[in-house]
Amino acid sequence: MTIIVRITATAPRLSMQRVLDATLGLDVWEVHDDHVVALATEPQAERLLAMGYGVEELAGAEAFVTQFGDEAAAAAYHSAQSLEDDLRRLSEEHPEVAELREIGRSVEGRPIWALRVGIRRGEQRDGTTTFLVLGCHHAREWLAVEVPYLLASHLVTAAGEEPVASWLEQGEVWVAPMVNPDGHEYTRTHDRLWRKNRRPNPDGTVGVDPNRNYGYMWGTLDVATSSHVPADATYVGPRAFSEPEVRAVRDLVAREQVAGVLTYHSYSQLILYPWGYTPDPVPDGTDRQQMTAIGQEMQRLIHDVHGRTYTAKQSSDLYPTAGDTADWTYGENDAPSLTIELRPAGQADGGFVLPPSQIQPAWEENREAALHFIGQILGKP
Ligand code: 0X9
Ligand code: ZN
Repeated sequence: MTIIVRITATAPRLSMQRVLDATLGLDVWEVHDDHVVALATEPQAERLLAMGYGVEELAGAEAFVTQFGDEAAAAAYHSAQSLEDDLRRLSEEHPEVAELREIGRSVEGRPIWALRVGIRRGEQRDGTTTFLVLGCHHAREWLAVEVPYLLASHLVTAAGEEPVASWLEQGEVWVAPMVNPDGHEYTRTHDRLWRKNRRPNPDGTVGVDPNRNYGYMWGTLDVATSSHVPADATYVGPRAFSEPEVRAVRDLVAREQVAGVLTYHSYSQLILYPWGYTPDPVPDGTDRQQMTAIGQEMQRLIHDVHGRTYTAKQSSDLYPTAGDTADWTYGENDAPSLTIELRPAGQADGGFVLPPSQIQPAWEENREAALHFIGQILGKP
């Protein structure tokens, strides 16, 4: 039995930081100054109580999933198969601008698809600058498939209009809306709150966290939010790039000249820039300024649409993790990189189990923000 709990400090000596540092194997959902929301087993909740923390049960995991989701909701979101069908249809209806590419295969052998949006062909493509959009490293974050999919669809239909037309003269945009298809399928059929991929681990547990498996400072942290215990929700894996889903992204970045990366997650309404592995800011002042300026402008653009605040800040301010996507794409490849945590703000509004009526407004508020970042990379001469 797992439960969603709200953990509070009952005495001044108990910090929220200690909850994150303790090797409790908690699946942390939200971090606030005065409380943490996490998915916990009953023994984990008891240990927290024994450590002196306040532990309030917000909902049983099953009740939570039934409260916010149902079969109709599941049908409104893509599955791995319906995503493939829709990406294929986009490429077939717009062959002059869109091409469907398999960038790799998952642990269970599912194709990982990317839509290449570009007008340059053959040798013309030499030296093309690429902007990369990723979605759904984490299985349960269904909205993080939909926003990149809708962005891909928008780019394809707007390819003949400015500003997209000019960007595509020199550049292209690759969109891979579902990096973790096995995990996503598992959330549809077995466990709606599953996070990792479906790697069988040698100790009998399942899953590596794909957003801890990239090779920049990989494995340098051993905390609740970046764990070396295979059973844990944030298991970093046995070594960097041990997972085929993560190698697919690595190989794409190595092949194409990726000059900017936007990776979608949910939830908490955040815009996160590197570093994630350390509280230090990135040392290069120009890069730091560029990423914070883009993040702040995206925050403004998002707020202008439906009044939602997505807070721009350094990743490690949320919580420290080593081996995430953006640290690697920036740290190893010099590509300005941002992680977006989509709607909602908290678990009270459904958290990962967001009603499908929220897909459209989430896309609307993210459209100009995403285009702004892409324009900063592909729009410069
Ligand atoms: O923990 C993650 O991988 C991301 N949050 S999520 O709730 N979608 O799992 C955040 C990654 C950002 N990086 C750091 N916080 N270091
Ligand atoms: Zn995520």
